[in-house]
Amino acid sequence: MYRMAAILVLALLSSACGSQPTAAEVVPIELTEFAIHSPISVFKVGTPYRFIINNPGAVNHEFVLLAEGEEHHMQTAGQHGHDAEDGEHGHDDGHGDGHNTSGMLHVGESQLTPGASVTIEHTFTEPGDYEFGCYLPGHYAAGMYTKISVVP
Ligand SMILES: [Cu+2]
Repeated sequence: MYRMAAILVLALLSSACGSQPTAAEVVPIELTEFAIHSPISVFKVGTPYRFIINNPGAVNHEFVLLAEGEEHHMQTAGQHGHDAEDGEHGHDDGHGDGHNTSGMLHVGESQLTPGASVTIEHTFTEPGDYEFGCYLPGHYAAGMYTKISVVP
C-alpha cells in the first residue's frame, strides 16, 4: 500500500520535472545588501533541497551554511580553496587543518557576482540550528545572515 503510493508520487514528480534526476525541493535564496532571504526557515532532515542562490544586488556576495555556533574561517590565501561542487563533503576541502569549520556549504564570491545565480543541492543529516551567512568583510555585521532550523 505504502509502496504503491510512493511509486505513484515518484511517477508524478518525475513526469512534472522532466529531465531532473531527483525530486529536490526548490528553495530560491536572495542575497542583497545586506540580507539573505530564504522563503523557508525550517528544513527537514533527509529532504533533498535545491538552493537556487541569486545575487540581485550590486556587489559580490558569498553563501555559507554553518551550524549555529560554528565559526567561519576567513579565507586568508587564495579564492579557490573549495567550491559548491564539494559542498556536501565538507571534510575534503584540502585546508588540512584537521578541523573544517568553514561551512557545510560554501559558494564563494567569485561565483556570486551581481546578477549571478548558482544552484546547489544539499540534504541535511542532523537536526539543529543553522544559519546562512555572507562573510565578506562587513557583510555579516551588517545583518547579512539568516537563521534556520532543521527538524527530524
Ligand atoms: Cu554579502
